Amino acid sequence: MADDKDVMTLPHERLEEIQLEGIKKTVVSCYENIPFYKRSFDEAGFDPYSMTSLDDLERAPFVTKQDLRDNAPYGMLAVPLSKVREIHMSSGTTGVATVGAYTQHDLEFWADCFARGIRFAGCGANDVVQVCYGYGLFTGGLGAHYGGLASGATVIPTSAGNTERQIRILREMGTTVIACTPSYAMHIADTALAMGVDPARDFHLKAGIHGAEAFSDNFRRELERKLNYKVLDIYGLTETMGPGVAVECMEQDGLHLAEDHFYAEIIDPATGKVLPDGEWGELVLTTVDREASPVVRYRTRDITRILPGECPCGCTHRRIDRLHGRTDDMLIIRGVNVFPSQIEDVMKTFDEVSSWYQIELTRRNHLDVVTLKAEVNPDFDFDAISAIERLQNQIQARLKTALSVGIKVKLVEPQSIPRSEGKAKRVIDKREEK
Ligand code: DLL
Repeated sequence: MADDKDVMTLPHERLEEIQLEGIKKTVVSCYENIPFYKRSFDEAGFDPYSMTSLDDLERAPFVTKQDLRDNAPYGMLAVPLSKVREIHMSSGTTGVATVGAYTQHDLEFWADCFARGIRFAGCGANDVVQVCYGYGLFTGGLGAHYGGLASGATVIPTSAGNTERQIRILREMGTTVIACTPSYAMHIADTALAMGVDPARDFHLKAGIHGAEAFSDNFRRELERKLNYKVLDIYGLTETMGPGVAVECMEQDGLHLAEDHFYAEIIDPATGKVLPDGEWGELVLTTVDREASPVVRYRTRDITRILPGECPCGCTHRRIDRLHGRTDDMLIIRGVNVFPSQIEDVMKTFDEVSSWYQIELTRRNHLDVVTLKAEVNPDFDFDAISAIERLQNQIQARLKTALSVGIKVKLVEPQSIPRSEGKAKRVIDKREEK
């Protein structure tokens, strides 16, 4: 294959050839090696030997997280275990996790996909990448680690946690790239400020490669202001690889899919119909050359759209928009669809409130009640009851205008919402308890 620099700027027609070549092999490998796919292709009448164009893939059935779970741990492997070098698992809260396995080839292209983010940021051999995603079964830590190595940078594997030590290392080791969740980056910045360290002045950061959870544009701007660096969004999921499925370039206008390794479709989640570029829907991914854990038409449940048009950065890989959230996260409040990130976007237009919030769902008289708990900034006088009430009412009114639904706002004291070193828990659903 062409070297990486060329891959990023290949004419799109050539990328499509690479995708077709790879996917033809993928569907056959799935059919011949994974009993689940044999059954599901046969049931759907999809002949894996008959693919002549990428459009033919539309005839293949979807695969869901439940299918992967049902066949865990090894039922979805397309190669013998002797070829598997590493295994990761998703943080299944309900018991059975999904399993992602990697051959040597899979590990290499994963590293390369993450490294694209570091290169987009203009970084490489002369940079120091501090990886504060958690290491372990979660794909964030090792994905960023391999990516850092592949980019030629020096990697410091701090993993998540021990925030004061992170801050010392960020200052003393001259870290130029930080890789962690956006909420942990904010926590690091706030903790540094509370310690009397000004990260904008005392750190040496050029870029942050932040992902694993949705964050608003306002959240990004606040991070960039506090840490004096550029934030690039990175997307991925255990079921298809981990971080690096798509990553932003310096234009910060959508995430470039790694189209030489993934084929993306956007579908209407209700009907399963493929939607044209530009329309919002559920992202469906097919791996092009994943050997150990290939997926054909995996329903990610993530909501995005393909951004039409070319990116001025010169990379020819199509872009997905920043993620609004998951179909599972979408709140349906009195019939209106609302994503937590939309609530966050409104909240962040108020200087008096910080980035820490939680959305609590309760049920009263058979109706869902949504309460936004948001922390005020430390310089806000929390004892000034009338000022608090006024601000609550203002936020409520702005939410109502922006989202057309009533959301109760409850301002809380600084540091009262639990901080997270990984993915922040933004929505607390207490509806079953009522
Ligand atoms: O979160 C992989 C990852 C690690 C991505 C580090 C980026 C950085 P999972 O734990 O399997 O894998 O969770 C995957 O997280 O389906 C999305 O709902 C969400 N997610 C991942 N990246 C983003 C992002 C990792 N950039 C699930 N924006 C996905 C919004 C994201 N949501």
